[in-house]
Amino acid sequence: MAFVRYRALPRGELTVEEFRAWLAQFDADRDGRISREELQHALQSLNVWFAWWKARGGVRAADANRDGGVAGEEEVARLFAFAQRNLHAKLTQLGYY
Ligand SMILES: [Ca+2]
Repeated sequence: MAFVRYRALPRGELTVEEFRAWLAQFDADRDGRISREELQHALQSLNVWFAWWKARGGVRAADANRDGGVAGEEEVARLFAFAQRNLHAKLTQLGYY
C-alpha cells in the first residue's frame, strides 16, 4: 500500500466530480464505498495531519444512511462539503505535487 502512487487532486478549483473521481481510486476493495480506512489512505496521500481522526469525522459527516462508508452521489457530496470545511488549505494548495 505504501508504494502505490496515487493520482493527485487536479490543480485549481475542485469540483465534486473531480473529487469523486479522485476518491474512487482509494476504494481498495472495489465495493463502491469508501470506508473509514480507505478515506484515511486518501487523506494520508495528501499528507493530512491526524488522518485517522479526520477520516472518522469525514465518514461520520457524510454517511447519511449509517452503513459505515461513503457511497453514492449524496454521500460523496456531503464528504466533499466536509473536506472543503476542514481541509480547505490542503485541497487548494497541497493536493498536488
Ligand atoms: Ca470500499
